[in-house]
Amino acid sequence: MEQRDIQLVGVPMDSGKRRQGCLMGPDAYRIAGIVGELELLGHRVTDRGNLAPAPHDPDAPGGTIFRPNAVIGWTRALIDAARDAMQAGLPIFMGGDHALSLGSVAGVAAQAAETGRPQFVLWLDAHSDFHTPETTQSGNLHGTPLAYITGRPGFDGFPPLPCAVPEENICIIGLRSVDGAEREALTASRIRCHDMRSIDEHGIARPLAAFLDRVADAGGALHVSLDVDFLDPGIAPAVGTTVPGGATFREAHLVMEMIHDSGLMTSLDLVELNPFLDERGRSAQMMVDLAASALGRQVFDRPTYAKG
Ligand code: 4U7
Ligand code: MN
Ligand code: MN
Ligand code: MN
Repeated sequence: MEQRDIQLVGVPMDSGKRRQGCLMGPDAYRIAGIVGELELLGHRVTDRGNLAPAPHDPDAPGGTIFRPNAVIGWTRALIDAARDAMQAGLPIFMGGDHALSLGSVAGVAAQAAETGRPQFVLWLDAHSDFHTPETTQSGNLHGTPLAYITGRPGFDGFPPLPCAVPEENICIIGLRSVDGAEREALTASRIRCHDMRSIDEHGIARPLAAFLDRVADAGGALHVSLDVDFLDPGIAPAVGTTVPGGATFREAHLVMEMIHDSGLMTSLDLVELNPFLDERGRSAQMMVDLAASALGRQVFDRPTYAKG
């Protein structure tokens, strides 16, 4: 199996939404043993520690958008950190809420462009995160990263996007909560969407295999963004925005195992874990196990299976 240089980037970001707790995410992943699990698979693992936001104007209380300046500061810091980590290996961004992906994806896409590779993005999420600051009803910027990275307007004050990700290079799997304005914009876009209804009907492997084939044919770089709420709340309760009817244990692991077999993944986000809402660390553990599956752990490697 290919040995990778894995670069762990802690992103204790909590400004993408009102409910607090995601800032404990990076430490929860460390305590769940992410370094050792990836080393067991033969990878070299460097923990680059936790990132801090770039200096930014203070956020006034109130306002329709929650903490825009903090998110701008994080986005600025993340674009630089992502480019840097990409040069050293395969970054795993340990969130933090999903607003971190404004910066992580913008940064990795800029780096891919420099090496002449088209950037692809696999978005594993109950939500489409395709609001702009103009369409969001909640004012929570963790609902906007796909709009920013595709270059939709309305992100005044945010760092200029170094390199937009083409809509046709994005695939969302797991959808079951999409707001009206998002639905309209998605329908008009070239983003590929697979909601839970179609997963129920046709399975999760087919649409994923088709997407991975397209990435391979294009010689693309693949960023995977894994939101905890992609998973069914029964197996991963530690998230503020639970939606029933999510991916099962095996559906989620199969996605990760197929990603590993493809050899295409170049960067990964683990986002939205709120350890304050967890039950004895099981959601943190699940996310670490999924990361390990994406990096080569096989079903028969799992100690729980071996014990029978
Ligand atoms: B997440 C929501 F209204 N669409 O805009 C919004 F349903 O990163 C949810 O996927 C956004 O967890 C969820 O606030 C963002 C809501
Ligand atoms: Mn979500
Ligand atoms: Mn999300
Ligand atoms: Mn969420």
